[in-house]
Amino acid sequence: MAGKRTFTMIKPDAVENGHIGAILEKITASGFNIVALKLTQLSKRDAEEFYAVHNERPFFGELVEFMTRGPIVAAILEKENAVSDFRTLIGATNPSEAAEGTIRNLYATSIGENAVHGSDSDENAAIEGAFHFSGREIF
Ligand code: RTP
Ligand code: MG
Repeated sequence: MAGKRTFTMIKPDAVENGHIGAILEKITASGFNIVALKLTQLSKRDAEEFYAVHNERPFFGELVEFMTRGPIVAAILEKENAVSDFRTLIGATNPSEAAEGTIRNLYATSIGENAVHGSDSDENAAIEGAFHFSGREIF
């Protein structure tokens, strides 16, 4: 059965550009229920751990630099088929390939600075949610 929860971050570029409200509005209007939410900032160690799967990639240093340069919004979202439906809502990693009306199509600036994160599996959604939130912060 497809899982009901996913994890997202509004990345530093979208926070800097004033898109927190518009992105949260789009998320809730698309049928996702917010069950955890905070403004926070990743340390270098946090970002290296969160994106450890990419640590051999040529863009890893840039990614860590970007993700730590300012505040992010972290959230856990609930909906049937949450992981897959949320990846559809955010669009392709590269905003120039992201479908019309997707969050990255609307708010991302480049393949690196692409406005939002979405978990890629139920297992990672659970790990990433627990990375950012304690039990009492999840509703
Ligand atoms: P995310 O994990 O943030 O939801 O993004 P994604 O699944 O669509 O893409 P992924 O392959 O997991 O890459 C993670 C993040 O690394 C940055 N990136 N930069 N410069 C580049 O070529 C490049 N490629 C990826 C992006 O911020 C991407 O979202
Ligand atoms: Mg990913």
